This record gives sequence, C-alpha cells and structure tokens, in this order.
Amino acid sequence: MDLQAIAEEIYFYQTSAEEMEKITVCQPSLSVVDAYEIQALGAQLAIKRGDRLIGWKMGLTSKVKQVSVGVEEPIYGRLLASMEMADPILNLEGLIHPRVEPEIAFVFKKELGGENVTPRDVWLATECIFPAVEVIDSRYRNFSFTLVDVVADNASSAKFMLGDQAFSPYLMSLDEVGVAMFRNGEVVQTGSGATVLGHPVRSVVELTKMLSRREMSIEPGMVVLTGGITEAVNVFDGDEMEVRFDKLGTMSFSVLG
Ligand code: OOG
Ligand code: MG
Repeated sequence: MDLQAIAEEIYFYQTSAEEMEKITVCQPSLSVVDAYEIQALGAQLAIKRGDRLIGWKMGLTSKVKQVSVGVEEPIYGRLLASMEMADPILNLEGLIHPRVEPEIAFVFKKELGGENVTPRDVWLATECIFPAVEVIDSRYRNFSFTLVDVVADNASSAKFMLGDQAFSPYLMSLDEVGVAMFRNGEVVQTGSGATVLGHPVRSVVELTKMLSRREMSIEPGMVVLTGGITEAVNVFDGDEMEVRFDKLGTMSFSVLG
C-alpha cells in the first residue's frame, strides 16, 4: 500500500476546500498504525512547503464527542504554524464545513516523553495554560469517518486560537473549569474540563504515551490542545462567537467569508 500517495491525496483535500471520499472505502485494510504514518507524511508535505510543527492536539477525549462521531478512543493530530489564527477572525476560505469547540491548551517549557509519564511529570514540564478554541473541518464527506480515516486526516484539525492571557496551571482545578459557548448571543454548548478524560492533564498523559510509542515527545515551546470540552458547533459567515471560560476569561471571534 502506498501510504505516501494516500498522504498526498489527503493533503490535496486539506488545502483545496473540497470534500473527499473516506480513504477506507478503497483501502479497507489500512491499520491505525498506517493512519498515523499517513498523518506524519502529510505533515511532512506541509513542512517541505515552509510550514512548522508547533504542537499536538488530542481529540475524542470525551464520551460525548466519541458518541457523536462514532469513534471510541482518543486520537492525536499535529498542529502546524499555518493553522494558528493570528487575529480573532475565522476566515472560512479554504474550509469545507468547519465546526468550533472550546479547549484548554498547555504550553511546555521542558521536554515531556516516555511511556510511564504521570500527571506530576506533566505539571513539572508545563510553562502555562491558555483557554483555546479549535476549528475542526473533516475533509470527508458529511464529516463522517472511521478511526483510521480521521487519524490519517490529522484528526480533523484545521485551525486553532489561544486566548491572549496565559495562566498559571496552579490557580484553579482544570476539571472544574466550566465553559459556555455562544453563537450570536445565544448559548449553544456548555461543559466542564472534567469531560476531557476526567481532567485535561490526563489528556496530556495519554498524548505523551501515544507519542512515546512512536519515539516522539512533546518539545519545549510546544502547544497541546487537550480536546473539546463540549461538542463542536457548525459556524457560518457572519457568526459572532463567544466562549466564556470560568476563571480563564472570554474568547470572542468573528466568522467571515
Ligand atoms: C475529530 C476531532 C475531535 C476533539 O477535540 O475532540 C477533536 C472530529 O470530531 O472530527 O478535535
Ligand atoms: Mg478538538
């Protein structure tokens, strides 16, 4: 099986705003290991064109999200510099059917790796945390996929934005942080940090273990998105979005295009 050719096909759809057929339709024997290899090859294509790996995202870290997409385990994806929103404006250009979700982000000051990592190791390696928003945009038709498809498609990641204010991770319990997401002034989703594997730090533990199985680690300066705290909501041109995080402030952005 030509994993490089599949990576090139997905990369084309990630950059063309067109939706594609699930890769597992033509390649039913692809494994999850193959899917992570396709994801890595896809990121390399972007990096060859000048992009840069700046962190990782976890996805499907809550039961609600797993049920809503029919995939029963957490997955990870790669965050590239080109995916970070510079301004609080979500430009729909290049996107197919974007959805947004509130997340908590960690930023690291020390390398974090290894199979036996504990929450304590995560805290010792963490520089600060941020409220964050991820924009997911599955390249597959109807946002419908299997585990293998979504992993190969970089865990649906498209864009992300961190809040302007960094916080010490010691001032609050992240599992108790409540979040309310508003679209045009109306509440569309609510949740709390505990929906992320019981506590967002557990998501970083899980990511570190998954990376260490492929001999990778979280490097100093990297960002990690720990996974949606609520279900993701569709957004459309003209929407004004606001996400209120207990103790971590409010993030607002406009959807344009
Ligand atoms: C997969 C990505 C999920 C999250 O935070 O749970 C994700 C998807 O739902 O398309 O980013
Ligand atoms: Mg997410």
